[in-house]
Parts: sequence; C-alpha cells; structure tokens
Amino acid sequence: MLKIKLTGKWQVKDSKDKYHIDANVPGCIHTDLLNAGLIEDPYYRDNENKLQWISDKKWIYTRDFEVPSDVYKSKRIMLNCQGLDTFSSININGRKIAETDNMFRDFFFDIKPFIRTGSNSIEIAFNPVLPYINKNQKQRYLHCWMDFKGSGYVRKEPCNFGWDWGPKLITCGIWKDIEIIAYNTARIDDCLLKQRHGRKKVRLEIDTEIEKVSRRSTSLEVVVKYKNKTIASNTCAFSGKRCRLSVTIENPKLWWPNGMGKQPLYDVSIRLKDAPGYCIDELVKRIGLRKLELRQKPDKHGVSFEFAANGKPFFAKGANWIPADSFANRVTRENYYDLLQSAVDANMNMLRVWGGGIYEDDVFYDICDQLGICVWQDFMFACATYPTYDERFVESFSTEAEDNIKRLRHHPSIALWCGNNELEMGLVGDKWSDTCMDWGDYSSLFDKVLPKIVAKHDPQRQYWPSSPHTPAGDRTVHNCPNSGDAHLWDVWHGMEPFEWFHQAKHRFVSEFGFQSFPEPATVDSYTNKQDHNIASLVMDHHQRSIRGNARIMAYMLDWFKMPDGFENTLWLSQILQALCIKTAVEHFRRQMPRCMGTLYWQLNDCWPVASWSSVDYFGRYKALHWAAKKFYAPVLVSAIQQKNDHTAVYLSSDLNGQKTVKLVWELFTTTGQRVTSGNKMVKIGPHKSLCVNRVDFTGYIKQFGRGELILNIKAFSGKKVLSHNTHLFCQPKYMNLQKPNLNVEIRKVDEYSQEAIITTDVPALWVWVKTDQSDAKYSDNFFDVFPGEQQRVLIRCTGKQSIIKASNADVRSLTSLSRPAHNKKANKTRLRAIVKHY
Ligand code: BMA
Repeated sequence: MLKIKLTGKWQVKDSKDKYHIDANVPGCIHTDLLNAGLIEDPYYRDNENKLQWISDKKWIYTRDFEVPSDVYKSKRIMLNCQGLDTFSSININGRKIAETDNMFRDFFFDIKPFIRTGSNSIEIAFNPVLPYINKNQKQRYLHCWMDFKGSGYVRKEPCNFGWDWGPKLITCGIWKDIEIIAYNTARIDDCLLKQRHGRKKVRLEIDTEIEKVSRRSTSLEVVVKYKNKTIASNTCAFSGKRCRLSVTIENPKLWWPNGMGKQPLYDVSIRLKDAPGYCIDELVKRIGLRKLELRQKPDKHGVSFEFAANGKPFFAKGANWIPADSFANRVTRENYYDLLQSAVDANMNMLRVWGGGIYEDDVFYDICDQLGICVWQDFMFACATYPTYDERFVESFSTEAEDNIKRLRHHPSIALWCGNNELEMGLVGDKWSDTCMDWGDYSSLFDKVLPKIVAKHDPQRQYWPSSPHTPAGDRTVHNCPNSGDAHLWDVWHGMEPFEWFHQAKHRFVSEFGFQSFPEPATVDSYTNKQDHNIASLVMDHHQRSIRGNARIMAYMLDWFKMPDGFENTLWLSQILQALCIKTAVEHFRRQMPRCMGTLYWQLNDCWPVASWSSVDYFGRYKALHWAAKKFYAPVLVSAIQQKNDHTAVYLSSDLNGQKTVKLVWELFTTTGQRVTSGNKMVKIGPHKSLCVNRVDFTGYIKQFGRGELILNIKAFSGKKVLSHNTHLFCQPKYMNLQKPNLNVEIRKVDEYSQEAIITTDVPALWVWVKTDQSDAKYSDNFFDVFPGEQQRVLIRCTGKQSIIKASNADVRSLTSLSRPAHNKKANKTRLRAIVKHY
C-alpha cells in the first residue's frame, strides 16, 4: 500500500481573503490565527468574547501535493480524512469530491478520477455551523442545559459551544490526520478480535474484512508477539472478502486494572499477503488479555452494579475526563501521559470519557492500556435533546458510532460503551418538552439502534444506555439508590450540605463534584492584578457554573473561617473542595459492596478556570488531587461519628488478598497534648469494607470541648503506613486550631530532587509545600501533621536548578489562610537549607 501524508503545512483564508495565513494540519482555525499572531490568547481575561467572529466565517484550507506515478497507476486511490470539523466541502484540482457534516467520522473518498501525476491541489472549505443551527431551531426547538441551545443539530464536540466549565470557542478545521492511500490488490478494511478465556490459555479469534480490488488470491497471517517475541501465529489463504482464523496463547499473562495487577500487552500483527507472499497491508493491534465486565445481579438492596476484571469484582475509583484543551489538536502525547499518570498517582483505576467532549485520540487509550486505567466510554451526546427522530441524523451518527467502535474496540482498557450523558435524567427529571425529543425518539436510538451497533461491532463489550440510568423499566425514576448508576448533584447544584452524602446509598456514583479555584499561578495566567477579587468580571468570566463563586463562598463559610485576601481564598477553596469529595468517597467506600464505584466530576480542565477539576489546565494538582491519592488508597482508614456520638472506625480494602492491619489512633488537643491513644490488630478480607472499631470519646469531648480535639488514625502493615486519616468532632471553623511551628528540614536526594521533612509542635491540618520552581513535582501535599510525626515530601525538578538556591519555598497550613491574623511572616515558614546527603 502506498501512502501520501497530507498533514503539515497548509494555507488558510477566509472567503473574503482578508486573512490569508499558514495553517497547521492537524489543527483548527483558532490555533492557526493564534500562531499567525492575528488573535490574542483566547484564554486570557475575557478575550474569548472578542473572538466570536471567527466562527461566523467560512474558512478555506488549501495545499498542493505531488502524486508520483506509482500512486497514480494504482487501481484504487482513496483520500482518508480521520477528522473534519465539521461542515466541509472537499475539492481536488477544482472538482468537488464530497461534503461532510460530522466531526467524529473517519471518511474514505475515492479520488482516483480526480487526481493526476505530478502537482495536485486540495481545498477543504469549512462553512460555519451557526446559521444551520439557527435555521433548524426556528423549525423545531432543541433544548440544552447549557447556554447554547440547538447544538444537538450538529455532530460536533458539544462543549465547543460553551459549557459550565468551558469557553465558547467554536472551532473548524482538519483536526485529525489526513492522507492518501493507494493499492492494487486489496486492503484490510476492518478487524475484530475476540478473546475466549480457558484454563491457562486464551484463544484469539480474528475476524477480518478485506476490501478487494482485484481477483488475485490473498492470504492472511496473524503473528502474536509478547515483548517482541513471537508466541503464536497462524495463516490462512482465502478468496472472499472475509477471513476468520484463530490463534491460541498458552499461559497468558492477564491484564489488570491499576492496583489489581500488571498490564502486560501483546502485539497482534495482521498481515495481508498477495499470491507471491508479499505483505500488501498490515494492521498492528496492541491488546491485553482480560475479561472486563459490568455485573448486575439481584441482591438484597436491589440490583448490583459492579465491574469485574478476570472474574474479580473491584471498586471503581476514578473521575470524569473532559477534553484536555478547547483546541483538541494542541494536546500532546506528553499532556495525555501526564494527566493519565496523575490519575494513577491518585490510585485511580477508571475514568469516564464524558459524552460532551470527543472520542479521544488513540494515544489516550494506548496510555490507559499501559497504565491500567479502565475507560467508561460515552458516545458524544450530553445534557441536550437531539433530532433522533430524523433518519439522516441517525444514519450519520450510526456511521460515527461504527467508526469509533472499530477504531477503539481492541483496547483492553475500555470497560463499557455508554449511550449518552444525562439525556434520560433530562427526560425524566426536567420533563423536556416533547416538541423536541420525546421518550419514543430517545428510545429508538439509545434502546434500539445503538445497542445493535455495539452488539454487532463489539460483541464482547457491554452497553449501558445513559449515565445515569436506572434499569427500573417505567422510566419515571432516575438516580435510584437500589440499581444502576447515579449522578449526585444535591451537593453543589442542590446546595445540600456535605453531610448529605452520608445518607446516599447509590450503587455506583458516576458523577458528583464540588468546585474550586485554581491556584494563584494559574489564576495569574488569565488575570491581571486588577482582576484579583473573586467577584471581578474576569474571575466571573472564568467561572461558568451559575453563581459558582458565590456557591464556593457559601459552602466555605459553612466549614472555615473567612479567608484573608484573594490568594488565600483560592487556596482555601481547594481545601474545601478536597474536604467535600473526601467526605463523599470515604462514605461510598464504607458502603462497599452496596456501592462499587465513585467517579468524581472532574479530573481535568480544558482551559484555566474555576471548576470541579482536581488537576488544573496546566497540570497543577489541586488539594483534591492530593486528597484523592489518600481516599483512593488501596487500604483506607476512615472514621465517622455515630448517632450516640461514638466514633466508628472503618477499613476499606481493595486488595486482592487478606491483610492484617494494625490500627493506631491518638486523640490530640489542638495544643498538641496527646489525650489518649489505642491500637488494635485487625484482619481484613479482599475487597471488603468493615467497621473495625467503635471508640467512645464522649468523656473527652465533654472535658475538652469538640473544638479542642483531633483524632489521628493510621493503618499500618508492619512499619508501613497504609492509610493515614484525621477525624474532627466539629467544623474546622469552630475549632481552636493553633498556629503550628512547622519545622522543615531539606535533604538533598540527587541533583534533581530533594526531600522536605516536616515536623510540628501542634496538630497541623492541610499542610502544603510550595517552591518557586513551576516545574517541580511533589510526592505529596495537603496532608496533616501531628506532633511526634515526620511527613516527607519528595520535590523533584526537571531542571538542575536547586530549590534551595532559589530559597523561595514556603510551607503553609490551614491556619495560614484565615484571620484572626497570625503573624504572616511566621506563617510562611521558610525552608531551612540543611542539606544532607543520603
Ligand atoms: C454534570 C456533567 C456536566 C456538567 C457537570 C457540572 O452533570 O454531565 O454536564 O459540567 O455536571 O455541572
């Protein structure tokens, strides 16, 4: 097969030729204009508002390309466009090839009649989508929970039209690879791999569809390699358009979700050969051998909802994934890797690719395969009504679904296909008007057409119609606590207090969340000094949830004292967010096995903004991400005050085997006096959650007062701390917290890293270390430190510059943030440069 890559340098102009600039493919008009210096950073202040004109214009992309004679002489010459955003018209040498209207499709066009040897030109013009939407809206109104109504008419990234965490920047362009392929005999059109797991072996069934151009006979060879060594192979001569064969892998190494085992990957090469035995096409799929299923079985609470890997049920720990940039083409492999590694660092095993974004790049799924991050994959529908009554729409979407299923189905990480985000919730809860999409319209696509497509093209993977979905049957219920998955927004959107979570009994919580501001360095990227007030126009502009900043402040005053100044408000919002999600996840892990998963909203951001994310647009961890590392730890110790005011201590274990754990608790006063302590050896079985102890501290509560006491709990395995938690007896705002004297010792580990060892005289809550090195990576932050303990933080810089020389690092804790003002200078404990070598 011969190929001509058409990625790289193109030209782009508007229809009036006012702008005529170099373009980059893959790319989009916004990044092209930005690179040409014609627009300012769309993420800075409220620049977004000034850039709306871009999406009103028609943009025309052009380039020339050479066609060598061997390509020209090929029997079939196809143009493959893997992503065109969105209403495009394609011309080659001045003649129209095709029009497209779906950003998510992978197009193949026969261009043999249109090209010539030597120099050729291609033009792809993108018409604006807004006039089309407006015209259709006048005829039949489509609803959307977000500002932009009617976007459902277009098969385009929904959040491109603005979301409650994202800007409205309606892109266009060639956003994925584009190339010409030419062949004479045949090409592999499609390949489905099925796994049959037996005792100590896996049979791999390979079902290949071939596009034949000539009658010449062909054969197929399959070679399976593990770490570059061939471990199985098979060949088959065939004459038709389909070839099925199988290979058996003996002693298979199974793929596991993160935390349950390793992620061995096998390379399967499928080679199409012509009669003399030359390879004329080859596909290589990297696969993992595993069974990954969603189990739903009747039980005493209703119907279970749990994922199981290789027969072992596991608690899904994770978050929701949104596009990592409003301009998808800007996300590099490194960005994907860093974000997915941050999920692993927080002990996650699952992410939900939410239906308001994009089917992610192959790289995303490759990395999930490598890291053991299971993927709950939505189809791209979110929070709106869609013209599912329109045959043309359904046809376009059906091909989109096929294209993406075929592209992604070999990935071991994909756990589930899900029809949409919150369409059922909208139909049930908000009773969306039947003038736009009623249950019949909905059902015809999500209960009939789509499950059939999934069953046909990915028969070994399950389909779930919507998130959330309650399989109750009568469709009057959503977010049912007894079956199905749930999106719990009573806290935040419903303004319920954090404690609301303690009564939730849901089986699997695929969304719940709480917002925070990003840290000062990130806020600096989109503001100037005058904007530094959380009620300023620019801070409101970078807050898209209704009354979002006011909500943060309302909840903040439920829990904490008023923060002192702008920066401290940003930091405290992060602690508040971490506290909220910690409260929820600890509860749901205690509920295991009734509850078998929590995916908080949301892992990441698509621009710098106040949002529900735990990692901000620049990859900076918020306090929540550090908290996630602890509340998603394989073994979690947590405590809760019971009705009789006794303290119940729980262990929740996701380990595969039984574990003996030493539980140690110490009750401190806020002034650092150890009032009482105790310990207990407990055994915990695999994937279990147990109340392991009930302690009566009521005497001490009476004696000292709730605001004076802090409980420090640890779970040890030998000397290793498996989990470390703090239990309070009232909200921190009512506590008599003392300003800690945080002592910091710095030890040099190697040229790039140092370790900060932190000790304290009184209990210090939410302690974090910051250096002025923006690229520094920390092993931990936002932890509690108690007298007699040492907390160690490894600080790694990518450059050689030492943080000590920079001498601009500080350690803060909760008491640094609020009045009554402690001596500010003393609060910022300078790192003392006591350099020791290991
Ligand atoms: C959910 C999501 C998103 C939204 C989030 C926060 O329900 O599905 O649509 O961004 O809530 O409001």
